[in-house]
Amino acid sequence: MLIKIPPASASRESDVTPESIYLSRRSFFAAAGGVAAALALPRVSSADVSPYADVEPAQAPAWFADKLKSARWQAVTAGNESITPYKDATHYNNFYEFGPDKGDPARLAGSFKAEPWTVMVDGEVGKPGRYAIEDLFKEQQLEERIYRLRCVEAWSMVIPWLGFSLGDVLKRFEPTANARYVRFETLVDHEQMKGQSSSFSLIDWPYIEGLRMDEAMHPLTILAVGMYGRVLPGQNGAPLRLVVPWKYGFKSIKSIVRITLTAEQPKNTWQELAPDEYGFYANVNPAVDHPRWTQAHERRLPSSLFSPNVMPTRLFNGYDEVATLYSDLDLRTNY
Ligand SMILES: Nc1nc2c(c(=O)[nH]1)N[C@H]1C(S)=C(S)[C@@H](COP(=O)(O)O)O[C@H]1N2
Ligand SMILES: [Mo]
Repeated sequence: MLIKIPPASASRESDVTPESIYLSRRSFFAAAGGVAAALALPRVSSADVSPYADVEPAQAPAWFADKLKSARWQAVTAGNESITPYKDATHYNNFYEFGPDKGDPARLAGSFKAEPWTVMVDGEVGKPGRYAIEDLFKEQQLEERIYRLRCVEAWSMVIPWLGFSLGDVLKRFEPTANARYVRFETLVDHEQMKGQSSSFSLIDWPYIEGLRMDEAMHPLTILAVGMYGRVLPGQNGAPLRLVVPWKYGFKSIKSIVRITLTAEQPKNTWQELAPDEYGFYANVNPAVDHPRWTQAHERRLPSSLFSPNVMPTRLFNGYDEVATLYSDLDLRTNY
């Protein structure tokens, strides 16, 4: 059961654990216990280095620390593809609320205050309300999902997320028969998110994204609350963000404060800004180019002039199991 909390109620100081969850290699194994020890951890390039060894220490809320103890590691993997170093995944970001440059989020989101956090759930649901983040996931097991992330700008990474099935969360709010889409909204906070006050920004805040109901219910779709074995850093969308691995990265909306089930297809931010360039579906597709560049290839980070690390892009980012969702859709017009 979800526990409703009144909008004004703030979470208690005691929700924050005094000990930081320091995920050096040793404590990662301690946190993961026998499960991780029994599994072969995914390898980065050089032998004998845990992919999470370069992760910075983090303070986690008590509910997260609790969920971490029973987390299911490597529930989904990216085969033998290397995990992107933590440093790249946290210093090359798109998060326009903090500015338009790739380095702005890392520079400005470090002190972002993600606690306490509540999410408004409304629209076509039987149980609308404002819920504390920990109540959204009360009955669910935290899972690690190692997914490819393909940005519409033709770069990509492999990120080990920690999160929960979005479909399982949504079911508990009892969607009505009219619920055909899910609309997501990011926080608006001009104090903390300086990019929102910039006169150069073309975005009409809040940042909005949307999914068709069947996309939202698909088992690959998650709400992520962590990555690399720790809580989400501010620049990656703390404290909760969507991850839809077969769609371009802009669909994976960060720092969500509102989830609305609707009968009508929501207008997403990038579609609103440039409808000829960005659509509602945004499925990764090497055969449908962006008007200004090809989508046939991608640069897998880290990438440099001398080692560009270019590889072919795959339809649905390689997640073939979602193809059936689009069997009667022309992916060229529904881009
Ligand atoms: N609220 C919000 N969510 C957002 C964005 C943004 O600017 N604002 N950028 C999107 C884009 S374009 C990408 S590629 C991914 C990047 O996620 P990452 O920084 O965790 O790699 O976040 C997406 N989610
Ligand atoms: Mo992106």
